[in-house]
Amino acid sequence: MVATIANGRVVSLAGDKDHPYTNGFICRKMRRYPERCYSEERIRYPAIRTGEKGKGEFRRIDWNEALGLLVAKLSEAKQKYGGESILPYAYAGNMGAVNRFAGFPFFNRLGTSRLDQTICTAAAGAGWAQHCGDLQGCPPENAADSDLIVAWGINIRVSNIHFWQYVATARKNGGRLLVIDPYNNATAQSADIYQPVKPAGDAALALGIIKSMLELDLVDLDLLKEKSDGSEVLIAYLRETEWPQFENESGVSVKRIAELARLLAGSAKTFIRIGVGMSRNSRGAMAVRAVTSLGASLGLFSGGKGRGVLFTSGAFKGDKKKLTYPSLALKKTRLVNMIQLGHALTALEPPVKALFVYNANPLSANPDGTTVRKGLAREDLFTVVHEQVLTPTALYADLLLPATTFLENRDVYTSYGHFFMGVAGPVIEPVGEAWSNFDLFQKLARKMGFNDPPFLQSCEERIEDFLQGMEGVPAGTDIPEILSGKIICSSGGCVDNSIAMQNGGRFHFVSKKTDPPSIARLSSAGEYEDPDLLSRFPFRLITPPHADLLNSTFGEQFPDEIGELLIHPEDAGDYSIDDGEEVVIENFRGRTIRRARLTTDTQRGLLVAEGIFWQTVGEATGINDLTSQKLTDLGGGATFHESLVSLVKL
Ligand SMILES: Nc1nc2c(c(=O)[nH]1)N[C@H]1C(S)=C(S)[C@@H](COP(=O)(O)OP(=O)(O)OC[C@H]3O[C@@H](n4cnc5c(=O)[nH]c(N)nc54)[C@H](O)[C@@H]3O)O[C@H]1N2
Ligand SMILES: Nc1nc2c(c(=O)[nH]1)N[C@H]1C(S)=C(S)[C@@H](COP(=O)(O)OP(=O)(O)OC[C@H]3O[C@@H](n4cnc5c(=O)[nH]c(N)nc54)[C@H](O)[C@@H]3O)O[C@H]1N2
Ligand SMILES: [Mo]
Repeated sequence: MVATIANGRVVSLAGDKDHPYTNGFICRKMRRYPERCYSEERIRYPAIRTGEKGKGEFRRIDWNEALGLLVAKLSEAKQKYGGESILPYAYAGNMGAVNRFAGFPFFNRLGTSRLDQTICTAAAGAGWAQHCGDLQGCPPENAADSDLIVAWGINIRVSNIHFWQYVATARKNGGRLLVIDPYNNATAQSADIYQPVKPAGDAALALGIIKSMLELDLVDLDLLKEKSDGSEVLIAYLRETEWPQFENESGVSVKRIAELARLLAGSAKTFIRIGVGMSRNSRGAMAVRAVTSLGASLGLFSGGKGRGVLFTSGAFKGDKKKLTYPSLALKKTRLVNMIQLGHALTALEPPVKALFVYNANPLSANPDGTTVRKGLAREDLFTVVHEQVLTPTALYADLLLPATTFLENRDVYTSYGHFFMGVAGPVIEPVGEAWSNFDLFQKLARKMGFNDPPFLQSCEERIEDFLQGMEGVPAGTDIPEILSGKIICSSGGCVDNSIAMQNGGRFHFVSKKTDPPSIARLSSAGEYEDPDLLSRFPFRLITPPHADLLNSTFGEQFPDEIGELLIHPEDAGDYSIDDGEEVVIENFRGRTIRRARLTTDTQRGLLVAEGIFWQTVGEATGINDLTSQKLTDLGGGATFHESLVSLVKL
């Protein structure tokens, strides 16, 4: 990104024309970052709570007092209840490698509970790892040469806008875009073919397509033998499993599945872009396993122009220990899955007594917000929130600390879905008394009396150390060049996986990991299949991103917005709900209010809530009040797209 500065202030933010991936373009929500940077909502000074928890009444203090209070409170919790009574909670507010993990060395040294950061790609990543081994995702650029791009569980036009340029190029040359999604999202609306699927029905659909390809003799069995192993196990399973199961679970007829099989196998150059959307349910990792198995059955991992499978790229692999320093811990403390924060704050024994939130807004973005809120309201919980703006979580802070934006601190940004990396910022002085995550934890560590070498590093030193020996950095690249801002393209971005294959990399249809089931197969669903819940909460709810929000970030720009709920007109008719009317959605976890939008873009029985609006006006709840702490089949991920709910007219 390029920031334009006037009189020490950022006046605009744009894409970098010299960046090969963004080509000068950034999305509209990020263009509004300068607004957030200087907004009224910006937290400028440390402050302590003066009112009731959640009311957001604070009194300004200085950093010295704040650090003193932190040392006192954390030491007290540790002494009285043990280090594990302290829980850090952080995710991806700042996506720089150093700032993202900045608290880890400190909390390791202090001996607190550890956080398992599973909220985003854990399930899909675990699914990918089952069969793909060393095989990498294909660089997105290769999609530009495809005849058929499949956007599967991803809303490219909203959540991965930079991929669209390759779709556009491919289509200009006669290629087509197929979107597979439970609702007719913005990408599907611009696609050549939209294929609806039942939520959590992807494994059934992908496996059904392979079964159909086998029946139609469209699988190159010799190629499979050469490039992969274990295909015979999957083939035997698919041949013996009856068709109705695939149809029922995917919601796609056998006839339509055969058409999709012909379409995919008939295209010489197919590129499958896998989104995390398909992984946010009880069999989400299985969905990714099935779709990668389909990719392998089509020979897409051996590559070639326009052919490939992409999930995240994993393009640069640095040694995470150089950021987190687990070696500073005296013993392995308990690991808390972040998805179960609600449980951790209300039921975990021994209890959490101090919560340190940075780089995250769990009250809005974490599942089961109802229980998270209950936990945050506990009088005996000391909550620290290091934030840029007064988020719903920050309203519950006992101690509020001001954080920099990426415009105010330096970091190294690796890739998510592409193959570039770079070091950036700062371009302005910190606003108010904001500190970066890195500065906060370095200063806090020293105030605590920790003098271990990681706490004496500067940010530049930590970045440099992390870059040393990083996998994916092309041979001969000068580290100082990266530090001074050069954009690096990964050497691992091999279009055809030939390097991995030369090194014995193959697609394993039978997973080498120990957990059964060893092949991608039909598996049981979670909440969506529970007859007891279905009889009381008849609607399925999915909660994908909104174009104007980044997870819950930018919520402050929409203070009055409660967000829409897409309802099929016939469902709305059953409840006499009109377009634009406010409706309550509720289940046994909680409730929230959204504005009805009647549209056939969604299926009957399926409600879609795009965006985690803050909903601070009126009833202070959010969409995650309805989602579950239940974990995915692998990876311990979140089941954000798997809630049963009922609709109530207000
Ligand atoms: N229902 C539902 N929930 C979801 C999702 C979904 O699809 N549906 N998506 C999930 C996904 S994919 C993810 S990744 C998670 C993300 O969950 P979070 O990481 O909690 O992401 P955000 O909601 O964007 O909140 C990040 C916060 O960090 C703050 N921040 C930004 N930079 C910094 C910094 O440098 N320092 C500090 N201290 N703070 C900073 C921002 O102001 C913001 O409030 O949300 C998940 N939640
Ligand atoms: N504008 C915007 N962009 C974002 C974000 C944002 O909040 N706003 N968040 C960023 C982050 S942190 C992430 S991780 C990515 C996530 O971006 P994506 O990979 O796109 O994942 P999701 O947004 O969870 O869902 C994408 C699509 O999956 C669909 N889906 C839900 N359930 C199923 C299912 O069972 N099967 C199938 N086939 N599809 C299903 C949803 O309807 C949605 O259209 O986006 C990033 N980009
Ligand atoms: Mo994410």
